[in-house]
Amino acid sequence: MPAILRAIHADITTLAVDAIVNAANKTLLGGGGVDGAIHRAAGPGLLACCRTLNGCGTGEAKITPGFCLPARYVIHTAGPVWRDGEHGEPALLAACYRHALELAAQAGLETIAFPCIGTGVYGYPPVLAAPCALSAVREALTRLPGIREVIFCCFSEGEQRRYEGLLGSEAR
Ligand code: AR6
Repeated sequence: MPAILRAIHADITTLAVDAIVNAANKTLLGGGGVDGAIHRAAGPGLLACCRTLNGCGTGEAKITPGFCLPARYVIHTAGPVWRDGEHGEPALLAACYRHALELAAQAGLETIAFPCIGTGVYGYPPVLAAPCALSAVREALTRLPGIREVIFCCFSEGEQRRYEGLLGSEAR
């Protein structure tokens, strides 16, 4: 069965999936945006665990338990800081999605939710990030048959519509 891909409008900290992805920074020691929300909802155990991980390179990913979250695991990744798109940003953003899915598959996980990595504080234009995210996920899924469902968890209705448009146009 091919994996189900869907876009929802939600707070990612509320999702009872196998793993949620955190759009973190290279320190993995917390921050604002979705990172701050995840740490607040997971409780202090998450930060204590992240302190042992030795950070995370841009485009890489690391996994922790979900602590007090409804999700069983958090997969932390550091997106690229957007400059002008000519400094490897698309490849690094794609690597975030690919490495997160590879970690999930290695852990035997089946359902995973992503925020729109890089599109907040890091300034990646959402109109460019969404197709990059989607094609990276599609490519990785061809090699990772254990993943059953990928959710693009959008923090606005406009963003959800953007993903739905892309998902719909791919289906045609
Ligand atoms: N659920 C889902 N999406 C959310 C939530 C939430 N609770 N909160 C925000 N978003 P950002 P980045 C969306 O800035 O651009 C942090 O300080 C948000 O609307 O969280 O990768 C880290 O520590 C946007 O669409 O992440 C890093 O320093 C998306 O999540 C830096 O920000 C990503 O926005 C990373 O910047």
